[in-house]
Amino acid sequence: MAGIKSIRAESAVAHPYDKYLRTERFPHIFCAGCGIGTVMNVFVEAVDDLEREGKIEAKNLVIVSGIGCSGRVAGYLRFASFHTTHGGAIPFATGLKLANPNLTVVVISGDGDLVAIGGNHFIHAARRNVDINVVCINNFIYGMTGGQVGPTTPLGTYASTTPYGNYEIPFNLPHLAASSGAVYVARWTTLHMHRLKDSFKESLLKPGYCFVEVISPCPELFARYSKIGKGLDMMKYFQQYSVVEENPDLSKAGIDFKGGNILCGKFVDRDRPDFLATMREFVKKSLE
Ligand SMILES: Cc1ncc(C[n+]2csc(CCOP(=O)(O)OP(=O)(O)O)c2C)c(N)n1
Ligand code: SF4
Repeated sequence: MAGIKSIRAESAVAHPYDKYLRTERFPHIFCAGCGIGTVMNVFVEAVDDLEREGKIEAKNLVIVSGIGCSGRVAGYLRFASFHTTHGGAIPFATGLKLANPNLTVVVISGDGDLVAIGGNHFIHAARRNVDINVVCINNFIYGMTGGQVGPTTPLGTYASTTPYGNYEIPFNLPHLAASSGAVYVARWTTLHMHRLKDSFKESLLKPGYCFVEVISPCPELFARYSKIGKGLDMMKYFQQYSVVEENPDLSKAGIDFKGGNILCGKFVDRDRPDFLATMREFVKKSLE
């Protein structure tokens, strides 16, 4: 670890994205081959593009996460950031947005955090169309706590708590977000870095509840328990089974990890008044 720090300190040229990272916290906690760093990298690229295009100001960007390996992202990114309670990122983000509507509020967290313990918040913020962005780093398992089964673990795959294979039907997250009311829904894997960046850029600029799912390798737990291999094997799996479609069918976005497609693309891009606009409209009408 000391070696990594000193190499970084002695490096003559700073990386252009260092300004977005709390490099003093490195080395990070992620295992080799984990996809979370890729998501962070692509997110920072998207923000950098939008800043240079004069479309957002990084000083108005807030990152909120819950608990888990994915939840560490808020701690590594040098924006105003909040590492909240497990499952509590979305209500926290909602409060921030309502208190200061000028902020661009982004939740970045894991599948366990967002749709297990935080599942209720996930659907109700979408129903209300709160103007926040929610990024789910879906690695199909509880990473930080040792690989327990979660609500996106595919049927029949293995986790520390399902030695006979998972027998619970998983969520199809794009379908869940869309049917709850999200105005923007996209899914990419960590292999689709350019398309993911485009989705981050689009959703950061779009008013309303925007959801981006990133299918991400957890080589240490999900891939090991399900005998898929290491990080690179997961990427090869994504390459082999991902199908990118224009207007993909939400009902076909389930993931089985048994050779079925991982359907990727932009599922939803629609407009409806967000929570604050609707609330203001009702208040105005009642005072007339
Ligand atoms: C109230 C509460 N319950 C349980 C935990 C333990 N816990 C910490 S992280 C985590 C799972 C996180 O899984 P996920 O959101 O999928 O993130 P990953 O680690 O896979 O990125 C759990 C159950 C906790 N911190 N707080
Ligand atoms: S346990 Fe899994 S999700 Fe957590 S850092 Fe390691 S590879 Fe990534």
